[in-house]
Amino acid sequence: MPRKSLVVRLQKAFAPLAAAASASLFLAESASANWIAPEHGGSPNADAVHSLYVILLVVGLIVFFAVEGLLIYVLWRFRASRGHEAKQIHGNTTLEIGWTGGAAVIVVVLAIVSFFKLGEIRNPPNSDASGFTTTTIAKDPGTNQKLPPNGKALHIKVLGFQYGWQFTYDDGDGNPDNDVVAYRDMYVPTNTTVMVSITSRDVIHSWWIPELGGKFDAVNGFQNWTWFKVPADKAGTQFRGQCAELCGRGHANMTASAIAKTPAEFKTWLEDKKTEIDDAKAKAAEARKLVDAGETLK
Ligand SMILES: [Cu+2]
Repeated sequence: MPRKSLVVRLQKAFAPLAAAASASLFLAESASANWIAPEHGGSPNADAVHSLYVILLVVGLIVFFAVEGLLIYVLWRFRASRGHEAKQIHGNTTLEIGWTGGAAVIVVVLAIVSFFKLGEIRNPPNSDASGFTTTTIAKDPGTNQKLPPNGKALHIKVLGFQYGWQFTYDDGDGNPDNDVVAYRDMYVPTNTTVMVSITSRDVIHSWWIPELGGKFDAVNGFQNWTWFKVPADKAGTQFRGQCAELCGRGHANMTASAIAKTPAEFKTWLEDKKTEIDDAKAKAAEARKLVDAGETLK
């Protein structure tokens, strides 16, 4: 068999396979999920980011297709043809004032819409009456902190480090030693405004769970505040994210996640975690006593 025909046969055999492989990669749920607009659904601020993005995108697409459509039409309609000579013109004041004024109006309208939406994105609402019991959040001057109208929320302190996240659930008694601490997965109650203060123990990280809102840098020595409020129908959902600031060799493994629970389930989780931590502390104190007494630990 001639060599060329073998190559052609192989190409024919593998072409559909290659096409199917590329299509499956491209159409995979994770590859195509929210590729056109930001993820949302986990919190009102993420929803506001999404709707603002869609408004800007739609206006942008209308302008794009109007301009390009007109350009293509004019190229076709006034193409060179026998027996016709192009008229040489220079400038058209009415037209120029029209498209400059028109563009300015569009920009002003988009700016006004954006400022309205910014309020929804930045200002946390109150928790629902059915939410988890919240405490009054202390004012943190000199930061980007925005408080709910009644000043109450569940405060979770997020500490980024190489390479992971620590979550401290502030119980509001002013003593951080009593607070429940968790790693890797953040458990959160639905229907409750959660205020998150983010900082870092070492280099800069960035805490980002797209469905819960924008990304926020974790910077050593500085508190960056954000918030989210998971709706009731998302109880049981795990929202996934990723450190969004290249922070070293383990950056790729620095995933972030928030698991939503009903306020009652969350209360049980928090109490169980507290008991676990108190037991561990008691055991450590016991061991410390034995060491101090000169005994060898087994
Ligand atoms: Cu990182």
